[in-house]
Amino acid sequence: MTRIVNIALGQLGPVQKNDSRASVVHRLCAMMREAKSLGADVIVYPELALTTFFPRWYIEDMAELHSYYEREMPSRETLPLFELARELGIGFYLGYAELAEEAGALIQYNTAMLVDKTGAIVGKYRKIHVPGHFEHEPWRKFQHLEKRYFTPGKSFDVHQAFGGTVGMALCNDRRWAESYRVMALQGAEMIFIGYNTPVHNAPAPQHDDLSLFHNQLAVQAGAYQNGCWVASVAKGGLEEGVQSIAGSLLVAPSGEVVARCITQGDEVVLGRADLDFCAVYKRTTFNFDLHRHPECYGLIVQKKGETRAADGGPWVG
Ligand code: CDT
Repeated sequence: MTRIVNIALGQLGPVQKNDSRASVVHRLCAMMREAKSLGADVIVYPELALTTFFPRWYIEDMAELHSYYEREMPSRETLPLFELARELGIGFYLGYAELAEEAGALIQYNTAMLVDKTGAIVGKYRKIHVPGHFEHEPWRKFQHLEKRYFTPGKSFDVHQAFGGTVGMALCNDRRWAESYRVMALQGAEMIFIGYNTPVHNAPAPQHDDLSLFHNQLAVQAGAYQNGCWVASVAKGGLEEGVQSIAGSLLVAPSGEVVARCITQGDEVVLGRADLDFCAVYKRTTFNFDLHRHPECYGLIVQKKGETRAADGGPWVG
C-alpha cells in the first residue's frame, strides 16, 4: 500500500468585514473543486477562514462579537463545504471561531477541524498559544485581541486520517517547538496549520521585515526536527486596511519546501507527501526512542518562563 497523500494548500485572500459567510464558503468550495481536479486528498484552509480577522478590533457589544463565531458545525452556511467534500471524496482542515456551551456558559475558542473524505468531522483542535493582548490598547494601529476573545485549548491530539497520523495547530502555535514535539511524540506524520499573520506587530515593529522569513523558519524547523510533513496555510493580503503575510507552504520531513503559494490571494497549490519519508528522519537523526533525554527536559513543563525582575517584568506579545 502506498502512503502518498496529495495535500492542497488552500490559501485565502482577504475576507472583508461585509463579506457574508455564504460568499466565503463559495470561494472555499471553488478552491476545493480546483484541489480535487489537481488530485488532492485533502485541502488545508487558513485560521478563522469564515470571516475577517475580527481580533483587530475592540468590540464591546457581545452580540456583534458573537456574530463572528460558529455555534454549531456544520452550520447552515458551512454545510455546502461538507456536502462537497463528500461528493468529491476530499477531506479538509478549516479554522473558525467556535462558541461552545460548557456547563451553561459560553466559551470562545479559536478552533480548527479536520474533515475526512466522507464529510465527517474526524477531530477538532482549539488553539493553545493564543497571542496578542487582553485589554484595548488604542496606541496600536490595530488591535490583536486574541487573548480577550479566545480561551486557550487544552491538548494537541492526533487523528488517524488519509492513511496516516494527522496533528493540527493554529497560527502562533507554529512558532513554538513544543507544539510540534507533543504531536510528534504521538506519531504525527502530517501537521496542518492555518494562520493570519499581520506583517506589522506593534510591540516589535523591528520584526516586520522578517515576518515571512520567521513564518518559513518556524515551519521548516518544526517539520525537520520532528520528521513530519507540515502544511501551513495563510489568509493573506490587505484585509480591512491591514496587510497580512501570505507565503503558504508545504514542508517535507527533510525541512525542504516542496510547494508554495506565490500570490496574496485565493490560490490552490498541490504538494505530494510520501508519509513513509517521515521514517527517514524519525528512525535516524530524530529517533526519539534512541536519542531523546526527557530526564533532562523537566524544566520545560515545570517552568513557564524565565522573566527576570531586573528586566522590568514581562514584555508584551
Ligand atoms: N493569528 C495569530 O496567531 N497571529 C500571530 C501574530 C501575533 S502578533 C501579536 C502569529 O503568530 O502569526
